[in-house]
Amino acid sequence: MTHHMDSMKKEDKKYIESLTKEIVRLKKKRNAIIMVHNYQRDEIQNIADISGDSLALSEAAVKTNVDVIVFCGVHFMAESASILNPKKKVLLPVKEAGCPLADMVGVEELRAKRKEFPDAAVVCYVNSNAEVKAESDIGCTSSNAVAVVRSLPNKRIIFVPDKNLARFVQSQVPEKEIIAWEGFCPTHIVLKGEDITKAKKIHPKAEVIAHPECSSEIQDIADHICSTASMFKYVKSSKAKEFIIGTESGMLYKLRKENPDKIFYLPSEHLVCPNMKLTTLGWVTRSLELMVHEVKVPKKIAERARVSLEKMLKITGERSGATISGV
Ligand code: CIZ
Repeated sequence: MTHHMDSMKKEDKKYIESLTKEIVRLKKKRNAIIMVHNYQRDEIQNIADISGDSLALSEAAVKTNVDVIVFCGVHFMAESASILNPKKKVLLPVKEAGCPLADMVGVEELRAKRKEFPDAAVVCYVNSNAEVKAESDIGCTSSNAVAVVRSLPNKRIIFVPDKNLARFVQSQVPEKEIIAWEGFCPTHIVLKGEDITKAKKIHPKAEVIAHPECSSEIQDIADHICSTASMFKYVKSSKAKEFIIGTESGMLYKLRKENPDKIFYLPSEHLVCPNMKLTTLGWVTRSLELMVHEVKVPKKIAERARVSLEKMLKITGERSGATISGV
């Protein structure tokens, strides 16, 4: 049995090595770059030219001068890369890699909400579809949502689509009124208070860091609320040695790699985004081979969505938290 397991592992390693080699060859041939979100599988993070959160990847996408961007993430992220880079070909290796949170807000409903609150600015989390970005005044990510909301002259803000991030922003910007959309991330909301209590019992010295897409129950008991980019910064600066990480499981790979002296725990085995995990080395190879699946936003929508994304990038300034590596 052990022998069988060992040889299986060897086979897996060989398979990964050969696909990685093929990806490197195809990347050169296509003059492509591979962008990888923090929630991707470990082996995908290993082939990243640039990895990070959606903001860092958007910033990096603007700066690169390749012909092709292979975006290992979900659909709205590839859309944003394409909106910001209309001349580049943006490929999403798995066409079905979507985001249920992004699909929780539609253009018609948003227009109706605007009519209800005509004095409010619409702030749209990047986890949204291009049509919704086009209807919004400005975009934001979880790492800059507070700064974006603070920068606006409006007292009232319609915040779409994540109600938990909206709640977090409201707690940080009490002088404004945040009108929260009712959307949520199905992966983050599975984390329950009792998962944290259990993890804390087993690891009493660990700090609890949770993502703002987590429920209010988690936001209230976490030691820190951080976007993925802020988690990396926080963990590096903290004196603590152990951390309970309340976000998608993919984060643990780079946290462990960048902080070998620290220990990270996932408080629930359900913190796995099925959409993020669809991308595999095989699909990335196929994507480069066949140049599929191109994500392109209709020009009229892209132009308006670009304004909202560029406004956001201006507020955040030059702060890229991307990790540039490359294989
Ligand atoms: O903005 C992102 O990339 C997401 C989805 C989460 C985060 O906190 O980085």
